[in-house]
Amino acid sequence: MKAHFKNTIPSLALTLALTFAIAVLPGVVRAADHGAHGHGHTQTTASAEALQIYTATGIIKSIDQAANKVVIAHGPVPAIGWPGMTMGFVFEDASLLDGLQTGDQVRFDFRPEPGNVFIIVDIEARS
Ligand SMILES: [Cu+2]
Repeated sequence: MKAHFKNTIPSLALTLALTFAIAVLPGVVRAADHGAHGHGHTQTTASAEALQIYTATGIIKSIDQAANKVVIAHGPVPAIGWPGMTMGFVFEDASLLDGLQTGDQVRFDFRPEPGNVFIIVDIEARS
């Protein structure tokens, strides 16, 4: 009876520890992921994708300054698995497009954001 009781304590403690770990672990993972976003080193797959910058070339099809959007017919971008296509990009800094207009051939850098949003961080006419 006494020996049986002694054996029960460690396994109960183990069960409690496992339950605690399972309950707490998701929060720990989220916190680590968040930290990686802030510092840019130790990246998870998700944050590495978010921080990646891709380069492409294309032709400006239209510019919507009011909506901060530009439509570009771009060539293939193997690094992100894209074929050539015509699609919209968002720009945060309108001055990036100074001197550019519809029909211009451009080279540009963009970064994916969650929700299928692609933000142009640099763009220039190519000769
Ligand atoms: Cu595209």
